[in-house]
Amino acid sequence: QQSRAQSVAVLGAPFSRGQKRRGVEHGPKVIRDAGLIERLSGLDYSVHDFGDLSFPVLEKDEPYMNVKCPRAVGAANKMLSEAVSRAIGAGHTLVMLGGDHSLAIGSVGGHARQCPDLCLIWVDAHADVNTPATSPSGNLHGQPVAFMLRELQDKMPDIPGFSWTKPCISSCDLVYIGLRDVDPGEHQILKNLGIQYFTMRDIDRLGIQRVMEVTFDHLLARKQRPIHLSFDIDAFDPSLAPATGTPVNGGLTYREGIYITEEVHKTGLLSALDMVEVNPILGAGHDAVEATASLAVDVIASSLGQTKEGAHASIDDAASVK
Ligand code: HAR
Ligand code: MN
Ligand code: MN
Ligand code: MN
Repeated sequence: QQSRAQSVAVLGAPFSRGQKRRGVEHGPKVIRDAGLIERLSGLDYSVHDFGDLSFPVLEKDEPYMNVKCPRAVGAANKMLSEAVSRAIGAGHTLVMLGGDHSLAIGSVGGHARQCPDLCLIWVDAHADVNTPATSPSGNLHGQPVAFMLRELQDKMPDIPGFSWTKPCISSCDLVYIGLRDVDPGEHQILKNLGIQYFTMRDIDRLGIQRVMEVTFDHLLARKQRPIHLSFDIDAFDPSLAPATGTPVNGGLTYREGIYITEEVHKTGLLSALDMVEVNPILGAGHDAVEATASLAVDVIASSLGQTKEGAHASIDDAASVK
């Protein structure tokens, strides 16, 4: 049995330029307001809240090809990658609160600088693996994985703001869970590179338990290594997570989503977690926003070991109550 890390670093990344709907920059605030720090402190961790990064505002940021806000996204991710690298280097398990999913460029990149052998579990309705050439929107939150994959580097142009990035994973280091809105160019990339992915239909057919078994078999069978869990709240069904920019029907149930995080916790290998795309300006009112933010807290807490039957140190502890 692996022992869990002793300390968790929480880092807010209030950033929204990777897509066009403002509001997702308030994600860190609503997730904190939903009681994140208290919940984590109630587990066995010492919690270090590093606050929110403050990103530069750029006056002039013309599109490059069809890529929107390249310099702002590049600069924010550079800053994020340095902060993530520092926190993980200091021995913390990192929790990054977004912000839109373009932030995974910096989060995974900074994590990989400390842990070059990490593997990546991407829970999302979307594959976020468009290149600038395949992207239908030009939004960088639909492209972060393309920056990371070694196999796609010859497809990546020199985008202003991104000269600092280096690819950090290979296609065999990545598993997707929850996909149900994949663009044609993305589908071709997934197939060509032989990336392991589970669509919602796969979850229907196999069940989430089998999906997690195959996921860990794919990523961890050869060796145990650090896990980066990048969790887009839109992986959940919009009935559970309405306050998000690109909801897609037919998503994860509450138990499916939490089962994923419980299984990740059980490996003892979680090293960094992104919680992204919570947008409190969207969603039909206060209750919808609170439900979404509280779901985000549940995802984070269960990734770090909170169980509904109660956290306990060992079977012996439980037995001693009898
Ligand atoms: N695939 C579309 C694009 O690239 C939409 C991506 C959307 N959204 C996210 N990311 N929320 O997971 O533009
Ligand atoms: Mn995403
Ligand atoms: Mn998504
Ligand atoms: Mn436990």
